[in-house]
Amino acid sequence: MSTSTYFMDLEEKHGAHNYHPLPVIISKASGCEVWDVEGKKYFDFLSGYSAVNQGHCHPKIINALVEQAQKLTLTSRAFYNDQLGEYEKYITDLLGFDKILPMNTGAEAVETGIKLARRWAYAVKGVEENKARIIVCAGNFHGRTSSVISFSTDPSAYTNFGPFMPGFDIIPYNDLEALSKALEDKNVAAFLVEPIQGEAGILVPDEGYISKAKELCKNANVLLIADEVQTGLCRTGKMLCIDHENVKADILLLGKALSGGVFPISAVLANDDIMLTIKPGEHGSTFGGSPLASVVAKKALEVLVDENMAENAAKMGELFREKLRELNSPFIKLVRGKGLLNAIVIDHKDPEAAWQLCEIFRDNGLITKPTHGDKIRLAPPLIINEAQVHEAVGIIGKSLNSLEFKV
Ligand code: IF1
Repeated sequence: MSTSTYFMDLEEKHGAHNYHPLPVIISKASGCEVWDVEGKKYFDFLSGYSAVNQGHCHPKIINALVEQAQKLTLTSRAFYNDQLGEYEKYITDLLGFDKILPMNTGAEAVETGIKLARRWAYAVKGVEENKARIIVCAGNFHGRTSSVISFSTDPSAYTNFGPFMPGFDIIPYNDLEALSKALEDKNVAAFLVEPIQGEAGILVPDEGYISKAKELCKNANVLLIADEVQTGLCRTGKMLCIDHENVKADILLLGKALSGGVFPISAVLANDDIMLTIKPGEHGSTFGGSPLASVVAKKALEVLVDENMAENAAKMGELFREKLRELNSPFIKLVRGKGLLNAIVIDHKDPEAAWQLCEIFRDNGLITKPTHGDKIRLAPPLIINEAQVHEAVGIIGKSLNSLEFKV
């Protein structure tokens, strides 16, 4: 039995079957590269779904983790600790908000954002209790908790997981007229939106969509909740994706790369008039804001800033899309994205072509996965350099050519 088969069989036998991974067993990673159990090297073009923006096992983040882990990992929020306040000051100064509410997973940040918006609607806007509505977009992905899937439009995310959480209105993405109409309801608390829809296949809305949406929300006394769990933290070429339109969210959600891919760390940021509507004892989590998470998150942010990762993501993203288009492959229907959050849409008669292409990518030394059938996400760590972009495009081009004969 091969080593790979050994590991896949273990997961098949002992693990839930809630994923269908690409057959590659990773055992080591550094920067933009991962190695499998047979020692073969690959470019990582998924980056843990944008959780390792800083590159795998960034030395400064790992050192911060190890040093703090040997001192103090968790106090719970029943007590103070000497790391949380420093982190809170750093991130709120960096992103321009009064307060942060630290959580763990991205879904927890989304759930917290929903609770915060509802609480603000009752405490400040004056919406009648239990009547608050939140507008969301078709094609959204905000996590997998029962509330969040309640407003998913993807049957594979919600089928047979009911009953569902009420209070959500679904409008088409990138449709300001639909938003304007939905905002006529005086019970609307917030509009929850991804600045680029990730799972939907890296859908980039029209220029000005987010800034106009913010204006419509402001005029309707409705909060804009920007879910930047995937698009944030330099992924799209700016610290935040909404920075491309100079928009300030009322509630900002972060996750994934907030820890540099080390362990789940998420955050909800807002100003006092919103954040202080939640009083002591009304929300929290065991690990949220732990000393260990505080040290890791602060270092993960410092690394993004000190190493100019937003600028590199913008520059390498432009180069990457340009070189992909120059391949002129008959199998690439289009190339889209911003910064280093990109996708190609595959044009092939075989519905399995995108998956098979990812297996060919793997054989040629690059790993990623399709999203929703015909789209392949191409999102390397933000530290990728020009030579690596050219090498990766070479792999993609070579693989596309062999696809012609494979299916
Ligand atoms: C999986 C993709 C999916 C997110 C946004 C919140 C969350 C996510 C915009 C929740 C998480 C992850 C989940 C992961 C695959 C990946 C993903 F879009 F990034 F590709 F699923 F759609 N908001 N996205 O993208 O954060 O609770 O996971 O920390 O579920 O397979 P989480």
